[in-house]
Amino acid sequence: MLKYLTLTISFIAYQTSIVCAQVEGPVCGCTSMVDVSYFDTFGLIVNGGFELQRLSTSYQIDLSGSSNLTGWTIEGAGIVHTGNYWQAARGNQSVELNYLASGGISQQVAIEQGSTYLLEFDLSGEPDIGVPIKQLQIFWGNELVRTISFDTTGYSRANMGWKHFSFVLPALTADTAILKFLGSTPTIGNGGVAIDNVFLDRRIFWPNDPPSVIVIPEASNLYLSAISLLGFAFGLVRNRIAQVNS
Ligand SMILES: [Ca+2]
Repeated sequence: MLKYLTLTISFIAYQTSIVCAQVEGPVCGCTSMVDVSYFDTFGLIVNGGFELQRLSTSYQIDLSGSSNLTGWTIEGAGIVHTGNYWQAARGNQSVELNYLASGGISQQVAIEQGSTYLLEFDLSGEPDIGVPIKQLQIFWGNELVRTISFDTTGYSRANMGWKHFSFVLPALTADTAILKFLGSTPTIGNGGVAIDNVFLDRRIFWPNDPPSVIVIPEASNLYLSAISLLGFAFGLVRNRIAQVNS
């Protein structure tokens, strides 16, 4: 039963991704399905794939206060907006959260008070410089919610070993919140974590669903909607079973 359920979710998600690309392509004026995925699958996040502003060089250093990275505020010592210098998780560009010292990026988003939010992103690290194990801190509403590590051992700029992470962020009593990523290790010198494909949207599953159960590798609004409808249907079935057994 569980295998059948997993396959069903995967199939619907796959179908939904295709529909999303076919429907949104002409609307956003994109020239291909690939371009749609670069610009329109990040939920509430602007430029979650870091593909806006195409780099003319293999990388670009953006210091604190710079407005070069569309949608994002540059934090700390700055970041390296990376193009074909190394393999991106998707598209051509990603961001290294370190330039000479710990740096980061943040973005303010409008949220619904009391709702939980699903955060997803891909993580890697500079494989040639600095300590092999890099660390990333995630802040939500000015609170540190998680520190995670990436070990670059065995990876290269051609094979960055991107890993996908999915978290449920706590509910806040605010209308806006700041999502911030800080490359916390190393604190001094080059060679920090790299991120790509940042996605954030309201979490719309049933309340007692364990956060770690559902990991979505290719997120989109329609994708989440399909999962939500499935969750709603399963919730109805579960409630019906509970009523029958009570
Ligand atoms: Ca990208």
